[in-house]
Amino acid sequence: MTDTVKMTLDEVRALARSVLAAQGLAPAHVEAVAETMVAGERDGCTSHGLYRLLVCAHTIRAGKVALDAEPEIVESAPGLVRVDARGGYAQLAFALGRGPLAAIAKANGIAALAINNCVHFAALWPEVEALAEEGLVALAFTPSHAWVAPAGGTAPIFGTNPIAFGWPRPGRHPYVFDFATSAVARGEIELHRRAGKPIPLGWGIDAAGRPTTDATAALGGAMLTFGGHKGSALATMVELIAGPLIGDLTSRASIEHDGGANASPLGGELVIAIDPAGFLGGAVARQLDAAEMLFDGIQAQGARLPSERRYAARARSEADGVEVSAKLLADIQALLD
Ligand code: NDP
Ligand code: PYC
Repeated sequence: MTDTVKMTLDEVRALARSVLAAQGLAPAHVEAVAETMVAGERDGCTSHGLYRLLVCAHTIRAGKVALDAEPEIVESAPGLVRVDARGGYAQLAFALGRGPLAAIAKANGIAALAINNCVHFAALWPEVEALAEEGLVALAFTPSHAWVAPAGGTAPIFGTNPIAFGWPRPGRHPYVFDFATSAVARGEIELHRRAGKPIPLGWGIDAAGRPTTDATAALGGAMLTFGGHKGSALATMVELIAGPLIGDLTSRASIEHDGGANASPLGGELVIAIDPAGFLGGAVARQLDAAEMLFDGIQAQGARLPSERRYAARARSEADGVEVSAKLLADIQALLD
C-alpha cells in the first residue's frame, strides 16, 4: 500500500459527508461538521481534518452527541448572544450564532457569543477567520477534557484549551492564530501514536510524572502546557471564561461526564467580536494600515505570520488536491462497512 492517496477537495467533502451520514448524524450537522473537516484537511491541519471522522464516529457510537440536536438562540441581551447547542456539535450552533454576533458587534462595537452544551472536536480558526473576513476582530476559546497538568503539577486538570484570534486585513487573508494552551493539541499526539512516532520531550509526562517521548504514555499520563506557568495561566483563563463565566463545564467536569468513553469534550465556547469602527470611527483605514506596518516588520525579519503556512496549503490544495494517509483512509472506509 502506498503511504498516501491523492484526493480532490470534493472527494474529501463527499467522504466526510457519507461517513457522518452513515453514523446517523442529521443532515444539517453533516453539512456543518463536514465543512470543518474539509477546511482542516485543505489547510494542512491534519490533526483536525479527516482524522476527526474517526473521532466523531467514536463519539457518536459512544452515545455522547445528540445527532439531531437543533441549536437555539436562548438569549439575546445588549452585547450578548447565547446559543444552546442542546448536546449537538458546536459547528451548527456557531453557524446560528455567527450572524447575530456580527450584527451586534457592528451595532455596539463589541459583542460576545456563548455557545453552551456543545460537543467540540474542531479547530477554532474557521470561526475567527470567518468573522475577520467580515471586518471584525475576533477571539474564540473553548475548554476540552482534563488532559493537561498545571505548571508545577503532574495531574491533568486543564483541557488543551485553544485560543484563536483573527484580525481583518482588507484585500488579504486575515491575520489568524489558533493554538492549544498545551504544548501541542492532543490530536497531534494521537497522530504520532498512530504513526508509531516518538513525541518531542516537553509535550507530556507518563503516569508516574516522568518526561516521556512515548505518545501512548503521554496520552495515558498528562500533557504539558506551553510556556510553563504562562501557558498554565492562559489555560486557566480559558477554563474560566468559556466554563463558569458562561455557565458551562470545566474540562474536569467534561471528562467526568465522559465517564471513560474517550469521546469528544462537552461544554461551552466563548467567541468575542469587536468592530474596529467602534473605537476608531473614520480612522479605521489608517489604523488598519498601522497594523499592516507591524505585519511587514515581522516578515521583513524573515519571520512568518501565523496562518501563512495554512493559506499556502489552501492554495495548493485548491489547485492540486490533498495527500491523505492511506492508513487513515482505510480506517475511515471501515466506518462505512
Ligand atoms: P500549533 O502549535 O501547531 O500552533 C498553531 C498556530 O501557530 C497556527 O496559527 C500556526 O499557523 C501558528 N504557527 C505555527 N508555527 C509558526 C511559526 N513558525 N511562525 C508563526 N506562526 C506559527 O497548534 P496546536 O497543536 O496548538 O493546535 C492545533 C489546532 O488544534 C488548533 O487549530 C486548535 O484550535 C485545535 N484544538 C482544538 C481543541 C478543542 O478543544 N476544540 C483543543 C486543542 C486544540 P499555521 O497554521 O500557518 O502553521
Ligand atoms: O486536539 O486537543 C485536541 C482537541 C480536543 C478537542 C478537539 N481537539
